[in-house]
Amino acid sequence: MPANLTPQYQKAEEEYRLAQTAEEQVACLEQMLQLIPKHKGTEKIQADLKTRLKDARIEAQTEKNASKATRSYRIPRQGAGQIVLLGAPNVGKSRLLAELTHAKPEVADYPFTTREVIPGMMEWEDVKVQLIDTPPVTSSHIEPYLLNMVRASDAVLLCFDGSSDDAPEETLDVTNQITERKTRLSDHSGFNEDDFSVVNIKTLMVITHADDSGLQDRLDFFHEMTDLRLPQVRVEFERSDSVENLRTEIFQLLDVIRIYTKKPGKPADKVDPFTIPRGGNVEDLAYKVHRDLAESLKYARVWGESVVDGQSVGRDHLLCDTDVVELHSI
Ligand SMILES: Nc1nc2c(ncn2[C@@H]2O[C@H](COP(=O)(O)OP(=O)(O)O)[C@@H](O)[C@H]2O)c(=O)[nH]1
Ligand SMILES: [Mg+2]
Repeated sequence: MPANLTPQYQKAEEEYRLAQTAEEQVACLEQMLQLIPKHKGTEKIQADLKTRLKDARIEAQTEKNASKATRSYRIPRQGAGQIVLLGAPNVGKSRLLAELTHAKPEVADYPFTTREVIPGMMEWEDVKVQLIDTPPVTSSHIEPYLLNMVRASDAVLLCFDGSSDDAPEETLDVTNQITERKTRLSDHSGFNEDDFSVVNIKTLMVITHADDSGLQDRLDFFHEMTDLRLPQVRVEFERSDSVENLRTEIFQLLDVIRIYTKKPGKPADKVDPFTIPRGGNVEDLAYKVHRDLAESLKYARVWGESVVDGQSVGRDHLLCDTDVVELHSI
């Protein structure tokens, strides 16, 4: 029997996936249980949610009692999205972070330079995106915390060294380490519809040393070994045009639009836009601004491409990139 889950439920589910602490997970699961349509087709999911809620409550309690040190691998989400770098040793992960953000990871010609996760903020026009450098993954080792970090991220950059004959095999080792643990590198993010224990993560393959003449052969070899097909971008970090192209591709991976908010009678705050998923509406924006506002929202006025300037709209109104919005709750 089909579950017929509502868009509201699906939003809550996505929020649950992105939750960064057990406490957040508890809040999301409670909401999902409230929102899930109660009929035979959802009985299995309801039972699963209840089990998860029970576990999350226990974990939340443990987290509260735990010392700061054991919690330190959770990186608070910042900016328009959180993107995790993944790859074998020496493929250019730290170089990517160093080129695109102000973070200063160690970049070196020998493997295993990076032993911890390092976040940095990448600027794209007036938006910031969080990138997280990580220790390498090999056939024999993956840091245990990496998996949760990947599963709760908005997207992954899978780095492939275009100049190395070992790249096909080593990249396959990385993808195997991930997929063996109920996580699929994919063209979209979210729980698997048929199996709630499997999470898909939108992934862009970043092929470094883009000018290397043997690159295409190495990619072909990789594709002979695996059915995995992911969108790709090539980059040579020595060329600034190539680095700027990568910056744009990374932003576009998030598939978000920018919205500027304004207060009645005041000019728009055109510096620090909110971002919402493409296809998002006024309610999504209100939710981003403040959870309570989403509930009390009565109407909005919008300036932008899709409207007559200052037009009053309801909470379902679809927003466009760079729209200016005034939210009214009375
Ligand atoms: N010329 C060039 N060097 C690169 C490129 N990507 C990575 N490197 C170099 O490869 C080495 C390993 O890079 P690093 O970022 O430390 O790899 P990580 O182990 O994946 O973090 C460094 O010397 C980088 O400067 C690239 O696109 N072009
Ligand atoms: Mg590194």
